[in-house]
Amino acid sequence: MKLFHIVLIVTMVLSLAGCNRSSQKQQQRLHLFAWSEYVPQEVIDGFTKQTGIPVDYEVYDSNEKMLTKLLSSPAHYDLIQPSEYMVEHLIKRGLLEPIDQSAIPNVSNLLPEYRNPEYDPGMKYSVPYMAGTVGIVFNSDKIKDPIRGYQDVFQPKYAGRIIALDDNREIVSWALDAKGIDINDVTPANLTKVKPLLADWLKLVKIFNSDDPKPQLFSGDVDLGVVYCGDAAKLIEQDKKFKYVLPAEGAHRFIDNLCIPKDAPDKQAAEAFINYILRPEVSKIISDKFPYTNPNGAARKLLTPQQLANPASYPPESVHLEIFHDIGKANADISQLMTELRNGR
Ligand code: N2P
Repeated sequence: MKLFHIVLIVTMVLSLAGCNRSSQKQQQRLHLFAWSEYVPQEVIDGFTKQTGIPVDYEVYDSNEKMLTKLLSSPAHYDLIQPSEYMVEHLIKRGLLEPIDQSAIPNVSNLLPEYRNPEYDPGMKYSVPYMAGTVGIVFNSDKIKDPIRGYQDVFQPKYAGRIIALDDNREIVSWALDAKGIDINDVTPANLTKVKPLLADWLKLVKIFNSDDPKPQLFSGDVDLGVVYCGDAAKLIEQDKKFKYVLPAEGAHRFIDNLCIPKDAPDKQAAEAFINYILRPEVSKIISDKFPYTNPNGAARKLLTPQQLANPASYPPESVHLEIFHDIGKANADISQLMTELRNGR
């Protein structure tokens, strides 16, 4: 073989290897598994434009459904969006990858009170996405009697006019609160205590929907219910007749996070996405579309005074809010009880 041929072959092999590397880069793909009505398409498209990484976006409407799907699809998702109690659970089970903080310089935009959460000290496995509350929304043109708490909502006179989150842990926590029981004290004895109340309440509900209760409230299909604050905030933005109330018996606060599941195929893409959504101007787009409580201090500076004054997005600091914790096996007890009650509805 002549030297010329050897050089030619070596050049071809090297260029093929290079080709392969660049096609690998093209094949990069972020598998994002997130709450429905939470990540604006504009943000996803902006990320792809910025990085060249296409995004597969799948949605869920409860932490428990996310967990089931995650467990049945190992090494598939790159990024998930669990609430604080689910982060706690996933960490305990070793189901999350540690996040490389040096790849996410924009965490410095987060407000200090979000940077060292109790459920994940030091944000080793999670970065806050949005926070919020679960509360009562009502149409004040239609509902004239005072609405202060769950007991005011779940009254027989409102039968067939109520919408509620389709989320067992949530619903059970409302009944626990109404009975003065700690929402994290989910024991068989406490579930027995709330069972009759839950049976009464469930009969009154017309629609269970965790995805998006807004259309049914707008159309007057239902007049009140228990929803996520971001949906209530959007309703209030569009029509002041909608009111949001944090239940007097006890209100629940959540912090949803971005996390990388164990064995994620593209950890780098996941970290790039987390860093991207923490840019103030990107985080503002999220607040514009889904007005939850934005933990990003730099983004909050870009919001209008009206956005910051929306009582559903930014409740008064003085209100005492409760946070869910991982309740382990008691989750299965909740789901058994709720299946029984819903079947008997
Ligand atoms: C967004 C759902 C909010 C997440 N549609 C509640 N943890």
